[in-house]
Amino acid sequence: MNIIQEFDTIAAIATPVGTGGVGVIRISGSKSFEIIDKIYSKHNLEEGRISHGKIVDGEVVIDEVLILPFKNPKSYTGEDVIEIHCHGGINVVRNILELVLKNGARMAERGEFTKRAFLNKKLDLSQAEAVADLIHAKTRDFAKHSAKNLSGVLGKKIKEIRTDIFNVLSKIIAGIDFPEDVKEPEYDYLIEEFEKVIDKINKILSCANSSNIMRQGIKIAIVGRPNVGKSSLFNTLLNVERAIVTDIAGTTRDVIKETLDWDVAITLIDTAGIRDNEEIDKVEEIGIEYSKQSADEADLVLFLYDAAKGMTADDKVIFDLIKDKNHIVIANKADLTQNREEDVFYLSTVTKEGMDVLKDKIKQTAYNFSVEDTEFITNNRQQDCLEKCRESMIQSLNAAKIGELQDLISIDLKSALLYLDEITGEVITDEILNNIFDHFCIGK
Ligand SMILES: Nc1nc2c(ncn2[C@@H]2O[C@H](COP(=O)(O)OP(=O)(O)OP(=O)(O)O)[C@@H](O)[C@H]2O)c(=O)[nH]1
Ligand SMILES: [Mg+2]
Repeated sequence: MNIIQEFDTIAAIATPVGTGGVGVIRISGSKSFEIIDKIYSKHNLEEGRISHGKIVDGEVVIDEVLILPFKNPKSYTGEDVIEIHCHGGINVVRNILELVLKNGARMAERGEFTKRAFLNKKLDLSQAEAVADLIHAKTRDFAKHSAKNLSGVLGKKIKEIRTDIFNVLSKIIAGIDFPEDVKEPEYDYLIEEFEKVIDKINKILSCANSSNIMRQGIKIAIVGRPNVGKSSLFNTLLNVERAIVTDIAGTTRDVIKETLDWDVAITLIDTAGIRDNEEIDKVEEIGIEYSKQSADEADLVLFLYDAAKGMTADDKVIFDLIKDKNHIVIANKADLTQNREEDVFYLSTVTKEGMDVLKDKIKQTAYNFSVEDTEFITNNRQQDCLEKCRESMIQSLNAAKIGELQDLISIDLKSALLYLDEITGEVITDEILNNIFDHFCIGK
């Protein structure tokens, strides 16, 4: 049964702030129709029928709009919802929102529309989280996977595991409560069922690493002495002149990050050239400290030196900092020298020599980090719940193997069920709930 909870009426701008073709203001709650009635040129809106008219503040026309009315429970939030599609100028959208607020709605909080959809049982929690993933997806691949969760793939799998555990638990409890009529289940049967459940959990968790990579992407830092061409390479890989390039050593003084979508999300990081002499001032010193940190946190380091000068003692000092990390050593400015030593990877950001090979090398490393066929994507919260559930199941399994009292086994099974229920949101605390929806944007 769907229990629709009563809330106040909320409103927000649902489209990005800025100038665009269309702006959307969304209103949700029991007063939605009453509010639109006060500010719209037409009345008696029909559910599911688009209406064309004017938003008015008394005599003043604010904009010509399309209205999409949805009646509870057939809406995104499960409540009465009105969507106002107006012209996309930032001030038009704001004026309409202000009018809606003046007439009885309250400004929505982050993720409040989706939170209501969850509380009204339009979505389970794993689907609600998929909404946030979809909005924030850095790559098209991740967006596609999030869309799968939105349609409930993870939720379904969790429910399947829940049913497996629940069925065994019911048999155990029946045996305990009605010992005269129901025989307690055989231990071999319990062991078999528990192993099956643990296998299913393992399968979902085996995708955790690649989902984390898909979610966060891999970090690639470009590191080396000043003036070796780090920012030039950064710009070439991004295909835009993002970082300032000059022939002055010490041009880049801060860490610059940009995202690339090469199927895997890549965060490319340009750093300040590392050097140690008296010329450096406080700003550069801090920049260099950041460079070292970035190199430390990176999944892959592109280490650059000047091909014309060869690898100097100063280069080696920096190389020693990163040599234990996943790295590619690059002799840049290859156009300035005829030298072509074996085992040296020559690159030129000017002539683009070696650039395709470098891109392939980067992609190869990136793919090695992610597994192609990721069936399930999960976030840290879900992984944490699954790990705890697995822990309880392993305890149940060990107990079954030594023929422990089934009454005791049932306690671990019950806690395993609770962890699964946390994933879909059947049992959830306000704190967890607020934490999840805080990651949304206003209007979603
Ligand atoms: N000939 C040649 N010049 C290059 C190449 N790559 C970069 N340069 C030049 O080298 C100079 C320094 O380039 P940057 O990209 O600013 O070097 P950087 O490593 O970012 O330097 P810092 O930010 O000071 O650490 C600029 O004048 C670039 O035009 C290359 O492949 N060949
Ligand atoms: Mg630079």
